[in-house]
Amino acid sequence: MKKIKRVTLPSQGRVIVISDIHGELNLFIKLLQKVNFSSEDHLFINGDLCEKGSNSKGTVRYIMDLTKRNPNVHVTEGNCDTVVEDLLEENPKLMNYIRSRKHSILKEWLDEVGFELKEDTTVQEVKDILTQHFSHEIKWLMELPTAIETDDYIFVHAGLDDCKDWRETDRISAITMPAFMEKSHRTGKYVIVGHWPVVNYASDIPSNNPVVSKDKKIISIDGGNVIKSTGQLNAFIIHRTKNGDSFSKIYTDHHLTCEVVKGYISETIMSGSISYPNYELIPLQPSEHFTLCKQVGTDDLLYVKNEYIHESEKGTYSAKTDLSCAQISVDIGDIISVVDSSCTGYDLIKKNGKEGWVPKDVLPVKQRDSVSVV
Ligand SMILES: [Mn+2]
Repeated sequence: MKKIKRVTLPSQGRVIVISDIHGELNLFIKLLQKVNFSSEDHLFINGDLCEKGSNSKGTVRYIMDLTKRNPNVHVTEGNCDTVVEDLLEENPKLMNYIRSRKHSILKEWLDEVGFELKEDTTVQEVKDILTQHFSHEIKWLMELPTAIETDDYIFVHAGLDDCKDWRETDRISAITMPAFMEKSHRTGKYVIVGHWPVVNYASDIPSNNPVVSKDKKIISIDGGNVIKSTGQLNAFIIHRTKNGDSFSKIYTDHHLTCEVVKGYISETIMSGSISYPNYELIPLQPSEHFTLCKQVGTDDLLYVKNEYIHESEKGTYSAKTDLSCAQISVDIGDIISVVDSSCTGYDLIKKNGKEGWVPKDVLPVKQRDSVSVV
């Protein structure tokens, strides 16, 4: 990779890292408020500012302004942000992309200048229009560094190769490689990445919270915002002190929150989760609310909520989406988010970033049956 920026961090103060905003400007602003972001902090936006969410152009505009006003705000590029590069290179596949995507910064920009796509609109025409009106934004996105290096940390969107000099990592790998947490590196520093929703890394109780591996020196922070129905936007916070750095985390999401009205202790037999790409299931033992299934890709035994099991015309079974198969324990007074309250018997909730099922009477009556995912 060629675009590497060097930043010197003060030995004291906060470093806040946020990645994969994906056009969710409101959630991003809410998160900055929640962490009490100030000009004293260093803020790193670790790629994928745009695409998938509803306000990509606003997000890019907002972050451009932030970096102009505040020299302590740093941004790396993500694979979704290179959509402007495809535009400049007149990639013919881009037309299909703009037409088929529900949300894209290119579509939002075209809408803003009132340009309507016709069947024979070419990528050259789109490029001409957009470079005419949005040259600042395009230039800014094109110049984003692939990695930012400090004395103790490297910020990169997806990951680095396990080679002697990490700078030799191919740029496209650095912004697209999957599941970096399962790999390794030799930089000697903490490598902080987004890109791969942490919930994809299997665990007993699925969680969207940032994961720190002290052994591998990898910190993975993508909360699955927009991509996952239970996703969230994470802020990973590094507290720098004379005695060393410590870490904390905060998140925002779109879910309703409420207070638990009855405690519940989970059945520990119900744990695990379904995540991309292992959706295929073999039902073994149905019951009223959950069906014991074998997950084909992993051979795990999971209790899958019946409403989330899809039977194909061929008679095969799969999960409709990523899903927790865990129950979680709650106490009266806990503040939790409601993910899905439309199923029979149980509601899917999130507590401190962890997802799982609780019986319906755990939530106040007015919260029941109001939220649906599938
Ligand atoms: Mn990405």
